[in-house]
Amino acid sequence: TRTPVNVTITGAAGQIGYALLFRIASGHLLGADVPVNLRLLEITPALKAAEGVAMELDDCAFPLLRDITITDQLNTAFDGTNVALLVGARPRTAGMERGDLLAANGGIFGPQGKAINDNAADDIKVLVVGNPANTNALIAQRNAPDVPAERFTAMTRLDHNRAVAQLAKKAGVTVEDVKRVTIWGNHSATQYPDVFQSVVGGKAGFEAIGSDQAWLEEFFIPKVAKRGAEIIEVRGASSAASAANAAIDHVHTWVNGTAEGDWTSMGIVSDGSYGVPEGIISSFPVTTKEGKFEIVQGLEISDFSRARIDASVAELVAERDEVSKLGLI
Ligand code: NAX
Repeated sequence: TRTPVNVTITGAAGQIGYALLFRIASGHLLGADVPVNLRLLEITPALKAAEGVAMELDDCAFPLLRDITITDQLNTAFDGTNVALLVGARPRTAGMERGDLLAANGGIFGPQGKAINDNAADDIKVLVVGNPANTNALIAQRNAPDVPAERFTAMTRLDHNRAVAQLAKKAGVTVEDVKRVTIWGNHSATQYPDVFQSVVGGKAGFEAIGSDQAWLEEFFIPKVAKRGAEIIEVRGASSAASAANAAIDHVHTWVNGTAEGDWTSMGIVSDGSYGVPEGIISSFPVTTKEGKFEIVQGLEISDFSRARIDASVAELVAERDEVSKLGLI
């Protein structure tokens, strides 16, 4: 039998945690033959709620679930961790400026990065879900100098999946027929969902949507970028099951690889590709194979795309400069 993989989830008692844990324990994250130990990190007041979730996990009698640890201690939570899903974050509250938000999250993701650096397994893979995800990932990464930078990633897979679904609807094809979609930049309203490289129903994506530039600019791009706000308005709560699903997809693709001829979107440390300044965590088109990823190179970027990528990247640079000024990186 295989050795269990240690998976740490922060914010485990939250709503994404609730949608995520049962799928991890049932084998959707790493595979139907990979046993898992779960490490649930929560803040002290939420430990009791995490206990309740662990009771329900027990009650599922999942064959792959070996062990559950519940803790508010960083070193315990990340001890020997192979996969860390950093979900818990400080949300923006009324009157909070961007600087306040970044500072509050720096107080969470800095120490978590350090604890990962000091305690995690050599093959650690980190996915940051908690917002502002890209910059939180940057803070964690910079506080883990002994861990290769590429092991820290931020989630734009939900945006990617949202883009795929909207394109499939518009073109009247199934989601399986939508390939090579890219989310560029920040997981925020400035993100750029790019259809120009995509293949939809076997055709160039733009052609498949009837070369409808107005739909692209006035419907598709804002729809994907602002979907989170739309879910809050309609559902009365923020995306949870779809966010958990995207986190599962992100890690599963990272570990198991992208399909031939397709790619995915991941927030990763930039190597300077496509003019994105080196070192910031930005979303790119990536292929994955055997636990490693590569940025898809050589794509032709139109002026239309360039302006949108640049705008989102400028926001990431501003966030980086701000956390740098605050001494968080
Ligand atoms: P909830 O408020 O339901 O849960 C967050 C949990 O994190 C709470 O149980 C809280 O006690 C815990 N927590 C807070 N600080 C912590 C710390 N320092 N250590 C450990 N746990 C801590 O939020 P939920 O709906 O689950 O969302 C979690 C995060 O995901 C938010 O930051 C949210 O903005 C972000 N999202 C990111 C998305 C993405 O695509 N990257 C999409 C979905 C989601 O909005």
